[in-house]
This record gives sequence, C-alpha cells and structure tokens, in this order.
Amino acid sequence: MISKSFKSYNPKIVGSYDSVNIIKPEDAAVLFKAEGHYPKRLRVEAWTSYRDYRNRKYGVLLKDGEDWKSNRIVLNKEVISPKVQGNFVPLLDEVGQDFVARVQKKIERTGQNEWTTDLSHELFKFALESVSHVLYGKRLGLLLDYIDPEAQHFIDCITLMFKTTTPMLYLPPALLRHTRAKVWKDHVEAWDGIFNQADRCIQSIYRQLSKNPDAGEKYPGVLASLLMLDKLSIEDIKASVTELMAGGVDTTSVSLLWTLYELARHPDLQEEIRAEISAARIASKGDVVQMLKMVPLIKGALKETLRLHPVAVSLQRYITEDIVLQNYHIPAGTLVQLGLYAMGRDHRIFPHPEQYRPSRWVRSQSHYFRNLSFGFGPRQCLGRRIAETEMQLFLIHMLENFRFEKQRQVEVRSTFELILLPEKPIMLTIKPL
Ligand code: HEM
Ligand code: 2DC
Repeated sequence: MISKSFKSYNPKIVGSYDSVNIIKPEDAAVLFKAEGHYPKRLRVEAWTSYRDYRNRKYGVLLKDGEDWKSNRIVLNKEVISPKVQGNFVPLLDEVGQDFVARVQKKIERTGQNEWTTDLSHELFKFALESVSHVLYGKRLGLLLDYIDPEAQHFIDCITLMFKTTTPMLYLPPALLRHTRAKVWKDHVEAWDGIFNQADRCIQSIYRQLSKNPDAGEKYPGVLASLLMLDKLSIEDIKASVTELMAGGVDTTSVSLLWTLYELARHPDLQEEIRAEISAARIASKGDVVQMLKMVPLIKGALKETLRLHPVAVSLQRYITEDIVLQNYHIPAGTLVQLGLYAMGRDHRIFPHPEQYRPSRWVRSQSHYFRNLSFGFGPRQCLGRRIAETEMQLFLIHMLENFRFEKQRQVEVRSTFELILLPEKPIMLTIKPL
C-alpha cells in the first residue's frame, strides 16, 4: 500500500521549480523505466534562448520529441555505435602521442628533468584537438608552439558559456535579456564565438567535399560522413556538430586532470596501472583497438574519477507514467533528479566512498545502476564513445612515458560552473620514467 503522495503544483515562481530528488540505484532503475520514448531532461533556458535570439537551429542536445529522436538515430550510427570506434582510434591515438611529445619538450626546457605545472590549459587544447580530429578528420595544430588565436578564443568562449549559464538556471534569460544584464550579454558573446569558430571549421570541410566528392579510403571524420550520408539537413548537421565540438572540451579535459590528480596521490596504483598497460601493449602486438580491450584498470580508473568528480552534478528526467519511489506516489510529468555527486559519495552505495579504488569496477560489488556518469539509455551522452576512447588513449600514452607526483596532500574540492570543476588549480609534477 502506498502511504504518501508527491504532488507537483508547478507554481511558476521566478527562480524555482519543483522536483523529486533521488540517489539510490533502485530508484534510478524505476526512474529510467518511466522515461518514455522521447526522454526529456531539464531544459537549459539560457541555451535555447540564445538559439531563439540568433535564429539558430537546436541540435540534438536541445531538441525534444520526434525531432530529437530522428536526428539522434542518425547521429548514433556515426558517433556512438561500437562499429565507429575503430575509425576514431587512429585519430585519437595520434593526438595522444603528440601530447606526450609536447610534454617531453616542456620538460627539456625546464632544464631540471621535471615539470611542475597546472596542466588544465594544455588539456583544454588536447581535448579540442582530439574532438576536432574526429569531427573534421583534420588537425587544428593546437599542440604546436604557436597556435591559432581563434582556436584559443573558442576554448575561452566555452568556459565563459558554462560560467554564465549558472545564474540563468535561476533567473529567466528573457528577463535578463530585456534588462540588458551583463550575464546575458556575456553569454551571447560566448555562444557567438563558439558558433563562429564551428562555422569556419564546418564551411571548410563542406567546400572541400563539394570540390572533391569522391571519398578516399581514409575515414573522413564525422562531419563529412554525415554530409555524404545525406539523411539530415545541412542546418541540422551544423547544429549538432557545433554542440559536439563545444561539448568535447571542458568535459574530458577536466576528467583527465582529476584522474592525474588521483594517480599522483596513489603512486602504488599508478605503478599497477602502468604494469597493466605494458602487458596489454605486448599482448596486442601493435593493434590499438585490441589493446583497449585489455586495460580494465584504466577503464575502472576513469569510472572512479567520474564517481568522485562527476561532470554533471545530476541527471534529470520528466517521467511519462506514474511511479512509486520510496513508497511515495509520483505522478506522470514530474521532474525527477538523480543526484550523481551525492550517489557517488554515499557509503550505502559505494563502500568506503572516500577511497579512490578503480578495482571496485573490475571485480566485487554490483554495478547495477551505479555507472551513470554519462547518463543512461537513448538520451545518454552522445559523445561518450569519443570521450572514453580519447581519455583511455591519453592515459595509456602518458603513463607509458611519465610519472606524476603532487607536492602536498591537499584536498581539492569541486565548484559548480554548470559542470563541476576543481575549485582551485591542481599542481602536478611530471617526470620522465
Ligand atoms: C549529454 C556527461 C563528454 C556531448 C551528456 C549527459 C551527461 C554527459 C551526464 C546527459 C545524459 C543524460 O541526460 O542521460 C559527459 C561526461 C563526459 C562527456 C561525463 C566526459 C567525461 C562529452 C563529449 C561530447 C559530449 C566529449 C562531444 C563530443 C554531449 C551531447 C549530449 C551530452 C551532445 C546531449 C545528448 C542528447 O541530448 O541526446 N553528457 N559528457 N559529451 N553530451 Fe556529454
Ligand atoms: C547542470 O541543474 C545542473 O554534457 C542543472 O557536453 C541541470 C543540468 C542540466 C543539463 C546538464 C547540466 C546540468 C550539466 C552539463 C550537461 C547538461 C546536459 C549536457 C551537458 C551534462 C546537470 C554536457 C556538459 C554537454 C554540453 C554540450 C554543450 C556545451 C553544447
């Protein structure tokens, strides 16, 4: 018998919305069974308002309903289906190797056989170089000494875009726009910078393809594949490719920084993972796709990083049917939020949650609705395959070449700038092996 009932009054008060909040895997399972055929999450009004204001199409991130579904099905085949991983691996492997060479050069320049630094800016460039190589099949040259100022501007715009989104979660963008608030102006400038740079990249591939349409043997990248497939309108392709390019920078770079931070704090674990990598390197005999199937600890480390330092503080869905959670009756249409950060640190769900233990994902305990960092189901992260492959290859190359250390055992916490970021710079010492 159900004793309690949750009612959504939806009072339309500025700066507030009703939601039911959960953290348990069992509740997550009930939630995702009730997400319907067109799963819908909390709408980020700042993002839709910008597109409405500039008359730009929504990409898959912001679309809903049948329009979302039909676009997403086409994109899935090119971006997240298991068969495309083989195409991405050589592209991402090359960027990973170049990053190692760049770090080696930096170490040489210090003259001290080590380099102590806040790697975040280098990681932003690495992430943009990686996602661009996959999307466009071309290098931007961000790991060279002198880089295109436009590309650096793009990186700065993404950070500003996330930062200015946060206040607009609570104040309606329409209001801020009409009162000419600075946060709205900055937000518009940030998206303008993002769209201009993405437009330039997309135009250049489009022109190249119309001049020379017969495809060679080489994988041409996601954008060219979508254009040749001819299943989505050019405007739809542009909108989603822009979102993929923008979504591919801060997310993976920050996760990699957190991973290096955790490995610097756990030297024994670092050694253990290095041993796994060298065994996999030998056993796979130069086949990198094979090699990625032999590194469970690396994969566990990335899951562990995202458990303690998730990019998204929560997942959300509007449920499409009535459900029961914790003996509460929740009516269809209610917004339900799953607190990812809270779940990752709850001792009832993850024993000794404060410990960074990649092996917990390899053996022991149940993983039932616990691995949710990229979301769940048909609406999960579209960039997941790119992100995972990029991060795994990065860690493989970096751990094959360097040791990571930290000065003092200071705890770095997270701060919310739409995505979760380290609250202060993380200083690492990098030494050649
Ligand atoms: C959506 C996490 C990297 C593009 C999402 C969602 C999460 C997430 C939690 C919402 C999923 C849901 O509601 O179920 C992450 C994490 C990343 C990452 C943890 C890396 C560590 C990326 C990358 C890209 C990307 C590299 C682009 C290449 C997107 C897009 C969506 C999305 C386009 C919206 C998908 C849709 O609405 O259909 N991501 N993401 N993400 N992400 Fe990621
Ligand atoms: C932020 O209360 C907190 O992957 C809000 O790559 C609820 C919310 C809604 C949507 C979430 C957002 C949070 C965090 C950032 C996410 C976003 C959906 C996609 C986005 C999780 C949890 C992200 C970072 C995308 C961004 C792509 C964009 C730059 C084009």
